[in-house]
Amino acid sequence: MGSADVAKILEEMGTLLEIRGENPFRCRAYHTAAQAVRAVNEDLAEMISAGTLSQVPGLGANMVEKITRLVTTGQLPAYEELKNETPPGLQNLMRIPGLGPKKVFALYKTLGISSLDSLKKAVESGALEGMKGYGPKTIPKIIEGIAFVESVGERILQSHAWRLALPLLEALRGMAGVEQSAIGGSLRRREDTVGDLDLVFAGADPGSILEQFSRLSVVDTVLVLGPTKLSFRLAEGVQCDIRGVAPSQFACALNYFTGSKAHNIALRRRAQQRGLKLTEYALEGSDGIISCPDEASIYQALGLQEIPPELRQGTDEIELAERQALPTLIERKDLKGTFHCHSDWSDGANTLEEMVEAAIAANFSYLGFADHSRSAGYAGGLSLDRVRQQWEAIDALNHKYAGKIQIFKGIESDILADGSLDYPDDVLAGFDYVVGSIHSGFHMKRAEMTERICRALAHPAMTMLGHATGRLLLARAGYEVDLDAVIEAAARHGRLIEINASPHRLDLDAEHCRKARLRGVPLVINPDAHSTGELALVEYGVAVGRRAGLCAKDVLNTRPVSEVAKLLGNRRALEAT
Ligand code: DGT
Ligand code: CA
Ligand code: CA
Ligand code: ZN
Repeated sequence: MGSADVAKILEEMGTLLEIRGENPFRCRAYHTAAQAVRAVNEDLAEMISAGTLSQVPGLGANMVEKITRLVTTGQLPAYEELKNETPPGLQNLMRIPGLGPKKVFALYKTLGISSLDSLKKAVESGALEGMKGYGPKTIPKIIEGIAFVESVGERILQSHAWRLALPLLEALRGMAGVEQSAIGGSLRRREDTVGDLDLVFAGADPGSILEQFSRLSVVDTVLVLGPTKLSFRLAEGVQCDIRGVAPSQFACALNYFTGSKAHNIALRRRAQQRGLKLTEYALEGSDGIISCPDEASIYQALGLQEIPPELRQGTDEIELAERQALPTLIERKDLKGTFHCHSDWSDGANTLEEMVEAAIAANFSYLGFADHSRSAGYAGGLSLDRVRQQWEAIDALNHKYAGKIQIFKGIESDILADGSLDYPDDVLAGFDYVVGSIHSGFHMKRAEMTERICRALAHPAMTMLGHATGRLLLARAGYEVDLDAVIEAAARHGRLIEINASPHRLDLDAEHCRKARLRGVPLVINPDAHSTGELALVEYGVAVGRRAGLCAKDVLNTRPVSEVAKLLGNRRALEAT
C-alpha cells in the first residue's frame, strides 16, 4: 500500500470519528497524520524497516503503529470496525455539498437524521428551520444538494475505478485457463465517472473460471453467476461484471462490452447494411463466421478505421472512420511540460526543487509553477514579497537545472468577484504566465458569472483559464456559466483554456473541449498537482482530450520548450507595446 492510499484511509478515519462526534483532538490527530503521510516522499515500507517513520513530524506512536499495520498487512481492523459501526446513511449525508462531518453529527444528535430520506423529510416538514446554521439561504442549498446526490447515484470517479479494476484484472490473469483478458465498459472508454466495472476474458471453460473467481475474497456478494457471466459487489459496494467467452469470440465480446451502447447500435446497423450480423459473440456473413482475432479486424471487415475506445460515443466516429479521417489522438508521451502546479510556497506538499526533480523524472522539459495568489488566504496565497522571493528561487533553480529543464514563473490568480485579477498590473506582468481561476463567490447568477470570467479573459496579463466551471465530480455541480460565451471570449483575446486533469475536476469537459478546438482555442493539460505524485494526473487530462478528439497540436503543452518560451515571451512583449 502506497502513501496516497494510507493517507486516504487516515483521512477517512478522521472524518468517520467526526461524524460520530468523537473528541476533536482525536479526530484531528488522524487528519494531521494523513497530511504528514501525504507529504512523505520516501517509500513507506522502506521507512518502516529502517525505523524512521516515527521521525516524520505529525506522527505519534499510535499512528506509526497503525500505518505500519496498514503498509505491512494491507489492512487495519480499527478502520474496518469504524466503517462498519458508522451507519452508511450518515456517510451518505456527507456527500451533500456544505454538510461536513460536524453538521452531520449535529443533525443525527438533535433530529435523529441518519439518511438522505430522513433529511428530505426533515426539510419538507420544516424541522430544520430555526436550527443553528440552517437559515433561509442554507436550506435551499441542502435541497439542491439532496437532488444532486440522488442524480449522481452510485457512480465512482475514473481514478477510483482504475484502483479497483486493475487488481481484479490481475486476479483474473492469474487464474489457470484464462487466455486473454481486458477491462471494458465506460472505464476503457475513459469516461469521467464509471457506473460499474466490466471485465472480459477468453478461455476454454469460462464457466468454471467464473465459478472459481466468485470464491475469491474480493467478491463480497455474488449477484449473478452463470456459464458466461459473473456479477458481484466489492466490499465497498461497487458492482463488477465479468464476461467469459471462447477464445475465438474474445474480440467481439470485448468490443460489445466496451460500448458505448450508442456506438454498438450504430456499428450493428452498419454491419446490417453490409449484409453482416454483429453480435456480442461474432461477426457473421452469409458464408458463416468471419474470423476476427482482434478489434481492428472487426472494424476492417466493416470498412472502417479502428476506432479508439475513447471515441466510441455514437456521435460522428463511424462517419469519420469510414472516410479514414479519425484524428490521431493525443497521447501522454506527447506532453512536454505542464503549467498548473503548486509547491509548498502555497498549499502544495513539496518544495520547488522536489517538484522539478519529479518533472524531470516524468520526462518533462519544462515545468510551470502556479501557486495560489494572495486572496486565497486559506491556501497560503503568496503575498507580494513572497512572489518576488519565489521568482528569485526559480531563477536559482533555472541556473542549477540549466540544460535539463526550464522552469516558468506562473501564478494561479484568483479571479475576483468583479473579474479583476489578484495583483497590480506591474506585478502580473512579471510572471511568465497567469492561470486565472475562480475559488470564491460561486453562487452568482449565470450572466454575472459569465461576465466575470470574460472580463478576466480580457485582462492583458491573463494566459489561461483554470478549471472552467469549478465542478467537483460526484461532489459538487459547477457554477452557472455560459461556456460558449467563455470559449468565444478566449478565442477573441487569444487566451488558452485548461483541461484540469485532477480526476475530481476534469474541467473543461470533453464536450466543450471539442467546441474550443473548433473555435481555435488551444487547450492546456494541467495536473493541478499539489505534490510530486500528482504530476502523473496529466494522464486523466489526456483521456479527456482523447474523448474530445484532440490531436497533439490542439494542446499547447505538446510544444517543445523553445516554442512555448517564445509564445509566452511574445505575449509579454505584446503587452509591453
Ligand atoms: P457505466 O457502467 O454506466 O459507466 O457505463 P457502461 O458503458 O460501462 O455500461 P454498462 O456497464 O451497462 O455496459 C457495458 C457495455 O455493454 C455498454 O457500454 C454497451 C454494452 N451494452 C450494455 N447494455 C446494452 C444494450 O442494451 N444494448 C447494446 N447494444 N449494448 C449494451
Ligand atoms: Ca460499466
Ligand atoms: Ca456493466
Ligand atoms: Zn491550482
